[in-house]
Amino acid sequence: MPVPSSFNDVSQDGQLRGFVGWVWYEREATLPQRWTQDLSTRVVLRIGSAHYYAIVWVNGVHVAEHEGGHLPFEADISKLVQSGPLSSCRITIAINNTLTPHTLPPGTILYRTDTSMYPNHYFVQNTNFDFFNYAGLHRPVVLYTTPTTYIDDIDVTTSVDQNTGLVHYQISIQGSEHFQLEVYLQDEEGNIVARGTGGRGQLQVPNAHLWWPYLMHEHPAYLYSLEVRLTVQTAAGSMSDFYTLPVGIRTVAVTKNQFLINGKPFYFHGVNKHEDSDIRGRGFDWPLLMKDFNLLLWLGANAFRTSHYPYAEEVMQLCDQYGIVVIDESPGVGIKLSQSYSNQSLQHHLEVMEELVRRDKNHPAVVMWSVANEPTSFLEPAGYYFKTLIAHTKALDPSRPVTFVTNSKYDTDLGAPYVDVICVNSYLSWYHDCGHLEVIQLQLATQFENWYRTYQKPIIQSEYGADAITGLHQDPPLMFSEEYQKSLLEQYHLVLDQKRKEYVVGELIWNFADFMTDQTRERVIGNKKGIFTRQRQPKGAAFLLRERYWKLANETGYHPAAEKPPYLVKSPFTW
Ligand code: BDP
Repeated sequence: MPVPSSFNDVSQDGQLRGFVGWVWYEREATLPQRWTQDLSTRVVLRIGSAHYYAIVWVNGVHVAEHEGGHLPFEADISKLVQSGPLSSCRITIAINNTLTPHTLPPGTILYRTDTSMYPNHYFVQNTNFDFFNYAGLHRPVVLYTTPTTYIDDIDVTTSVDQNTGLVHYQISIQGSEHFQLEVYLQDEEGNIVARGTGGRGQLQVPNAHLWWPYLMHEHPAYLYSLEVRLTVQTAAGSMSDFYTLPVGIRTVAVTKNQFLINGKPFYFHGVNKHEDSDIRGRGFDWPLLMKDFNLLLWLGANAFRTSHYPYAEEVMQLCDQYGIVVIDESPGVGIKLSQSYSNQSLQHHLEVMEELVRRDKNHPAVVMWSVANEPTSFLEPAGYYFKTLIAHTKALDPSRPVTFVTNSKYDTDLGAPYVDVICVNSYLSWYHDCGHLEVIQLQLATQFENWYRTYQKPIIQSEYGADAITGLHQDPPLMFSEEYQKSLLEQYHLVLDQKRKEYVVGELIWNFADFMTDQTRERVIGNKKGIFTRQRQPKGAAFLLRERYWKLANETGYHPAAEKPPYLVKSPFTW
C-alpha cells in the first residue's frame, strides 16, 4: 500500500474499500551507521497521521499508541536501534478505523443479528458526517534525528506597539538543564533584525512588516524567520541543535461586530475544503495541494476552514506563505448522540485540542479555532461540554478567538454563549423549500437578525451551497443544475451584501470541490456541492464566486492591481 494514501480506493477489492477493523502496515528501513552508533544522536519515528487508532512497533517492540487521525505523533526509538549490531529497523503499524461514540469523529457499530437477512457476525459502521471515512497512513511517516539534548518546542506570540512588532518566544529544551540558547529574527532579505538569548524573551522589531492576509495588502504574508540555536557542552564535546520557525507578526481581535486583523476589519471570503481526491482519498499529495492553492489565488479567496478536521502541516505552511487565513477545525464532527457528550468523550476532545494547538499555534494564518461542526448543541449536556471545551482551548491559546460551527436554532443553542464569533451553516432552498429560490432572501435575513439580536457577536456564514452535477444545465434553474447552484449563491449574496455592512464578517462556500461520501440516496458518487469538480475543474459557480471575491477584495482590501496577478504558487517545498 502506498504511503501516504488512504487504502480504500487503491485496489480493485470492494471489501477493502469499505473495510472496518485492523489493517497492518510494515516495512524495513536501513539506517545510516551514524544514527545507530553515535549515542549522542536521538532517532525519532514520526507518523504524520494514521486513521484512527494506531499501535506502532519497531523491531517487534511496542513504541507508541495514538488515538485519533489527522494529528501527528512520534516515538523516540534511539534505544531500540542503538542496542545491537543491527542497522535496520522494522516498522510495524497496526491501524483500526472503527469509530465509537467516544472517538472523534464519533460513530457507532450496528450489529445486524437477523440471520434471515444477514450472515453471522454482520455489522456496519454508522457515522453522522457527510464524507467518506477514508483510512490508512494519510501523511508521511519519517525517521529523523536530533542530538540527545534538543529543541523540543517553540511557542511564539506576536503583538504590535505603534510601529514596533513584538515577538514573544518561549523555547522548551529536553535532555539537559545546562545549555545556551541564542535567538535571531531575520527579515525576508536575511538581515538580522533582533537578537535574544535564553529560553524566553521578547524581541522588538522597529518598523515591523506585518503579516497581512492575501489581497489585504500589497505585500501580504510577510514572514520573518526565527532562528533558534542551542549549544550544550558535554563530556564528549559540544553539541548543537537548530530550528528555523517562520514568524508572521500580526494581531487578531474580535469586537461586537467585527473581526480585526492588525486592527483592520477583515472579511472572510473563502471556502470550506476537504482533504479528498480520486484514488489517494485523504492521502497527502503535493501536486494536488499546489493545484488547490493556485485555484484559491485564482478565485480571490482569502480564507478557508479546515472542515472537518485538521489538515496536513504543509497546508498550514502554505497558508502562512500566501496569506490564506485559516479557521482551524478539530475533528469534532458528527457529535450527535448524548453518549458523545460523556466525560470520556469530553476528555478525549480536550486532548485533541491540546494536540491541535500544540501543532498549529505558531501559524500566523490560523486566526481562530473551531472545536466542532454542527453538534447537537441544543441537547442538555452540550452547554457544559462546550463551555469546558472552549475555556480549555482559550487557556491553551489566549491569543486566538474560539468558535464552533452551528446549525442549531439561535434560541436553543447551548454552546453559542461561549463562542467569540457565531459561525452558522444553512442550506436554504436545498434541504428544505426545495426549488424555491424566492424564499432565500427573507429566510437568510431573518437568520442573521435572530442570531445577532440574541448574541451581539460577529457572524460568519460558515457554510451554504447547493449540489450541481457538472455539465448539467437547466434554465429556468432546477436543482442539481449548474444554473441552480449559481442562482442560489446569488440569492445569498444579496443578503450578505447588506449584512456585511453591519455584523456579518464572512462567507465560506460549501464546498471548494466535490468530495466522496458514504453511499446514500442523496449522493450521486459523493457530494456535488463543489464549485470545482473533484478533479478541480471549475463549474459555473466558480466564475461567479471569482467575480465576487475580487470585487470584495477591492472593497475591503488594498485595491489590488486591475490586472490579477499570475496564479502560479511557488513554495520552498517545490522546485
Ligand atoms: C453540512 C455539513 C457538511 C455537509 C453539508 C451537505 O456540515 O459536512 O457536507 O451539510 O449536506 O450540514 O452538503
